[in-house]
Amino acid sequence: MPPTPRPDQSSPAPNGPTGVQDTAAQDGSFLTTAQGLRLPDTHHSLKAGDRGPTLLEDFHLREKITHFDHERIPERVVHARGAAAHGTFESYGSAGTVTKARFLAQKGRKTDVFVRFSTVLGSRGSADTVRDTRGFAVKFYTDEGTFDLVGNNIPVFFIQDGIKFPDIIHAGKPQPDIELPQAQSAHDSFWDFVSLHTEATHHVMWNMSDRGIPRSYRTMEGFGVHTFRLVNADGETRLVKFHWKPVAGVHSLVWEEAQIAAGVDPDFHRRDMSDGIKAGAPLEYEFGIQVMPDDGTETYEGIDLLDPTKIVPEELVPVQPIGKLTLDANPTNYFAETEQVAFHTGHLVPGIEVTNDPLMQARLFSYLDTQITRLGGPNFAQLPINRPHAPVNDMLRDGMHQTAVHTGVAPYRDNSLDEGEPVDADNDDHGYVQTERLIEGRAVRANPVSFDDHFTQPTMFYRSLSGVEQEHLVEAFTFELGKVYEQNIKERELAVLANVDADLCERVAEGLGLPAPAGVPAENVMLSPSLSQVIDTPGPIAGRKIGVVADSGSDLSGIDKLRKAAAARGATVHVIAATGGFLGKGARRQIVERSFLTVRSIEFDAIVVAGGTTPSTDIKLILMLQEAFRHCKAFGAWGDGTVLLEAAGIDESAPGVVIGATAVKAFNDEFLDAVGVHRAWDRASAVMGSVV
Ligand code: HDE
Repeated sequence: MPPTPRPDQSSPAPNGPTGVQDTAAQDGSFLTTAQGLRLPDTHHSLKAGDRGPTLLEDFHLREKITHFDHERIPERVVHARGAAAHGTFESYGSAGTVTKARFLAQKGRKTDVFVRFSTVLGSRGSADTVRDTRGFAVKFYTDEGTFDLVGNNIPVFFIQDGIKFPDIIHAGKPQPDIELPQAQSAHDSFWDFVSLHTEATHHVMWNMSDRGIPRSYRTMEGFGVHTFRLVNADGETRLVKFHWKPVAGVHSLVWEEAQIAAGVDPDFHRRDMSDGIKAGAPLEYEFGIQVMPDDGTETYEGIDLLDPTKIVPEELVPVQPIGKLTLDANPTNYFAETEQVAFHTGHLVPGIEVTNDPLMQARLFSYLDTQITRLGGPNFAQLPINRPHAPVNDMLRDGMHQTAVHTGVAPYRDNSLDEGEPVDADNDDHGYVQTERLIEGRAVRANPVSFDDHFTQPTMFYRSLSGVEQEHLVEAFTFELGKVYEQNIKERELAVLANVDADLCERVAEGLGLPAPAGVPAENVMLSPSLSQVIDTPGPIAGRKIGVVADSGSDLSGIDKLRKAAAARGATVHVIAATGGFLGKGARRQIVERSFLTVRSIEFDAIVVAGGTTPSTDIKLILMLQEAFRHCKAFGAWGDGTVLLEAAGIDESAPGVVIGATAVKAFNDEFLDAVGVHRAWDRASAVMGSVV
């Protein structure tokens, strides 16, 4: 068999949408050592007799164990837990007037992307559904160089100056004496920090709201957080905020679900993403910008654009769509791609520049620095997932894990030995020529006075939410502060809340059994309805999962009809029955995907009972039905499937419960629309009490 050609190591292959496979590492079918020596046996070490000691001579044993001993690399100091997908960004071309960045300016231009979602505080093996901020880091492999937009699902940040970042992270991570709690902000040091640094209040409000427990990555907004400076082909500049708007809408879990999922399925979000992609329902987001004039003030309508604890309400400056992101391919190898991908806020392309936001400035230092420890040296850009798709001709040489075989003798400029190359690129050559900006001032350790307003926008946030969202936020504050041991920390945080909103403070204080202090909340604050995520008209349901309770006597063709109707909207239907195996025979045969023993309500966005199903009193089934009902999920039953609902104590006339005679089109449409509004919140006050 002719040998497979080896890749040319001096010119690394670009990543394809499904990632690159280094064929040199997996060539041929024989088991070999790392040197290509074929091996006859990897199950027995070389011993002095079959009962004797192992011989030092066994180079295969030593190579296998030594490599294994070094399989782990340091996890990310923050955002350690993550999952990623490949996809494509397609530009609408509408940003061409404000930026010369080619991947944005040219209509229809497609750019490969790799996106990593993450939680901030937890270790790599922690649960997906903890209450936390989510990272939303996008690597655009543009033909002008790689652009990384390293954003979050919350548009503001805890701190205004990057010098405090180690402090907030030390406070949020497990306490250093006995290393707990894992991936939780519900502990003394976190609340100690945020109650003392009131600039954190706005971010904390978002964390305690439903935004802190997203339903899925598919239903999460993303934000660039900082203000960026865009430059167009005429050299004109504008200040912008970047937004990712999920096509599937913005939706969250309820707190009880998030807690159950952390135990029952810690991989809840990464499973949802990979299952959705496998089922042909890609994750989709619109990319958008809010554009503000770059008039020298770096403020807009009194909002300091350099302060990363402030948003620009969409009612003041609408988000203009500029392109679409589609994530449609799972990684080939978690370690090679998701773990080794290295984002950096300094990976910029012509037309996109930074501002003086002091948080952004510190990040520009941190991201390059951290990879050197995490990925073991300065050559991480050569790892397949990090290789730019634009041609690279740098003068960086040698170092740990150098995989390129550079040619030439003159890695310096100017030179006359390598024909003068590489040469400088100016604007016309798509060089990154920074826009000149005047920088003057005294060296001071101080913030501008405008950074001192820590409460107006948290007040706007609270008052812009719907009643049920406010209830969730009150519950979250009460839960988290209820886990704090130190009384003075609880009282100090209540004093913070008193400056946000008296109603919020009183309700949390009541839950804690403490008096509510008086504060001075801002008056006449503008409301921003776009901050609420509650909808009343059905949205898309692609990627949603519907559980159908059935047995061998059920109307199996009705399940098929529902499955087809759901598939037409990108959702999937999964049969739940008493035991595993199959229901029925032939064309109507249904695979049972969950038995009563293995099922839990959190796996499904909606539950239906098929007609003809014999009611069961199995406690696991009843628990599943009652939980889903309590969490306000869409419910349905056709025919005598209603008998099981009655047995579980579910009120058929409650909002979001759809009953039909058969699984005909009208029933399926109404039921799937109920899934599309995400939750029947009208049911909330009747069923949820204080458990969510
Ligand atoms: Fe990060 N952050 N960060 N951060 N960040 C990292 O870089 C840091 C900040 C964000 O999926 C680290 O490669 C500093 C804001 C995401 O690989 C590290 C400051 C925002 C990810 C780092 C911030 C983020 C990181 C850890 C304050 C939202 C995950 C590992 C000055 C706009 C990227 C790594 C991925 C990761 C430092 C603040 C988002 C240590 C010093 C604000 C999504 O470099």
